[in-house]
Amino acid sequence: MLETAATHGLHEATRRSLQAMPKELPPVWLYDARGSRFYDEITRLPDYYLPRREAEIMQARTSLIAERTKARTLVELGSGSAPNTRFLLDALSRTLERYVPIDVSEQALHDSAERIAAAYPAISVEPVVGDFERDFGTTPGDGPRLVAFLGSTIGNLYPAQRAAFLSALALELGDDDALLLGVDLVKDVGRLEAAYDDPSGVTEAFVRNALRAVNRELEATFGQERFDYDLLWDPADEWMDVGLRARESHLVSVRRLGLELDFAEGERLRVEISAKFRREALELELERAGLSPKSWWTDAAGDFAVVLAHPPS
Ligand code: SAH
Ligand code: AVI
Repeated sequence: MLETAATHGLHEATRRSLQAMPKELPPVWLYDARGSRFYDEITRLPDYYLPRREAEIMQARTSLIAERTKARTLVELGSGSAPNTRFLLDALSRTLERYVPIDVSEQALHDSAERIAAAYPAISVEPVVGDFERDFGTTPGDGPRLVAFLGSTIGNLYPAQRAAFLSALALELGDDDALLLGVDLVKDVGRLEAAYDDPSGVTEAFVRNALRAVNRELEATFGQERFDYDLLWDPADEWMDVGLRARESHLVSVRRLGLELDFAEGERLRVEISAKFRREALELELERAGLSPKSWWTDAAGDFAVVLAHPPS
């Protein structure tokens, strides 16, 4: 495989994560073409309530969002198969000229961009394969821009990473631009666990797929049978800690990084965190990043929130 600047960055991040304590893999490894298909399956699981709650909010609020933002460009970060984007595309039909989805998962991005281009011929669809943390500044489009970051993907970033990302984003936004952020809220732990540990094993397959991707791309020797799926709720950080636990002590080599990893019996490999949010703390975070949260909408059950934030005027 060819090494580009982007893969070099991911490889170095992987080296650091695997040498950290506890060991980790950057969650980007979850989203090769196969992983993105597993994620789409997750969104249809009865206990994975997030996309449906977000859809409920979007359905109720997108005309107001369109009225307030009058966006000519819709940029979507981590768009994937963009299940809830159509609410925005429909509501913004009077002003929208461009849709710019950005995602690391090339196949998923191109499939959804094609589908959207066919369904919305009046809009120019300009997909960008890239990392939203690094490449947001290079996306095309005139203002007013609406930047949508849906599905609670922001919860997959660590708090410090989130703060840096939101501050960088705030600096890029013009006076007329806005951020629309979808976030999953803290709730009963049983419901959270059910959302991330389905009996059909789709979430486990999604998480295990990260090992398969690393084996393929980095010539690593992770053995699926040597790990169990392991899900923890971290009550102090209020995030789901999603990973794998070694069944026995063993060595794993990651040839392309020149690493030999020693796993002890019971040692964890974290694959992602999925933070859950509270209104006051998130609004404070946005303000600290230089964004003014103007609206906070939830679904009827109070499971999920969509926030509209602007650069301070
Ligand atoms: N927004 C969609 C998809 C969420 S899944 C929804 O709500 O259903 C998360 C998406 O973010 C995946 O498509 C994944 O490929 C993408 N992603 C994860 N980390 C990324 C990064 N650093 N840069 C760009 N895309 C990323
Ligand atoms: C993409 N992201 C918001 C999902 C989440 O809920 O954190 C990824 C996921 N992991 C397991 N299930 C879904």
